[in-house]
Amino acid sequence: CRCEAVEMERTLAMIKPDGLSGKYTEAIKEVILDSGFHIVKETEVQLDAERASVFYAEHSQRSFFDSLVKYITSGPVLAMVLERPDAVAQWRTLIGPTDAKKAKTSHPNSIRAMCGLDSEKNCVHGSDSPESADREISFFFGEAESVTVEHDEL
Ligand code: RTP
Ligand code: MG
Repeated sequence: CRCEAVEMERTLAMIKPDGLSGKYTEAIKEVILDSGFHIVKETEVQLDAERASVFYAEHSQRSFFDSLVKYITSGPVLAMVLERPDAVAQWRTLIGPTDAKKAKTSHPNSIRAMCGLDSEKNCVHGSDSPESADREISFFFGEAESVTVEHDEL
């Protein structure tokens, strides 16, 4: 075959508490799969304030930080590892702008337009770079497994 080598990439997607409680999980997964992503792993977890503060550490000095931590710990989230070529950028495009209210007019087909409410309650998260994706995937799923070296007991 004349197949080109296609470089796969992974990103961390998260359905936030409002997305889960609003019963948007199946609709969001349909968009994910229709857009050529493979869902490699998923886990539903309830974050506490301490874990949430680690996840959003980059925003710790922002005025909205306390409100953000309260929001993201208000119920379980569904974290997913998504894979496809250019996954980080493709997923960010699919979810749309941070402010879901603006998304409804500027990006009506985006996921945030579908299930978000405003600049905070925007129903989904996406890693903003491959480096963030590595950090966020480790946050939810642990470090990538290293090769196990088997050896006989003495
Ligand atoms: P995310 O990290 O969740 O994918 O969203 P993002 O990159 O589009 O936005 P970011 O600037 O990283 O902000 C993280 C989350 O904080 C909440 N936020 N609230 N009240 C506000 O002005 C405000 N600004 C941001 C949102 O939930 C946003 O997704
Ligand atoms: Mg962000």
